[in-house]
Amino acid sequence: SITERTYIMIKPDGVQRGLIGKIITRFEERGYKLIALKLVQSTEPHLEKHYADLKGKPFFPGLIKYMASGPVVAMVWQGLDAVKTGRVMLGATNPLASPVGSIRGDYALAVGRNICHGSDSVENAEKEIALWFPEGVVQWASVAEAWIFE
Ligand code: DAT
Ligand code: MG
Repeated sequence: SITERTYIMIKPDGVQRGLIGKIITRFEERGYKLIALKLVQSTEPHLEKHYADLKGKPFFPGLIKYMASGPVVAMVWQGLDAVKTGRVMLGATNPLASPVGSIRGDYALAVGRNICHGSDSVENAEKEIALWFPEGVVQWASVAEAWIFE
C-alpha cells in the first residue's frame, strides 16, 4: 500500500560521521515521503524498549550504550512497500554482507556500527513509530506523489 510507513533511524555513528543528509537523500530520491523527523538524544530506558526483542543477547548492553552515546535522527517514511524496501535500501545487519549500493554496504564495515536502523515488519514499524513519535506524525499532500505512483 502507498500509505505503508516505516521507522528509519540514523544511529549516533551516522550522525557523527556526517551522513544524515546522504541517508535522507536516498529515501527522498527513491520516492518516499517524509512524515516525521527529529534529532533526539535518546536514553537507555527508551532504547531498551526499542530493542526489547534483543534483551538477553550478548551484544545487548553494548548496543544500548552505543545507541545512547549521542544523538540519533528519528524518521518516519511513507510509501509503497516502505518496510521491506527500506530494509533493502539499508542492506544486511552485517555491513560486510551488504551489497554495494545499499546504505550499510556503502558507508559501514562493522555490525556494531552499522549507522542506521529500519523496521523489520509492518507491525514493528507501527510499534516503533508510536514509541518514537507519541506526538504523532505530519500528514501532508505531496505534489510529487502523482508522478511517483500511477
Ligand atoms: P537490524 O538492525 O538489521 O534489524 P537486529 O535487529 O538483529 O538487526 O539487531 C539490532 C542491532 O543490534 C543491529 O543493527 C546491530 C546490533 N547487532 C546485531 N547483531 C549483532 C552482533 N552479532 N554483534 C554486535 N551487534 C549486533
Ligand atoms: Mg532489527
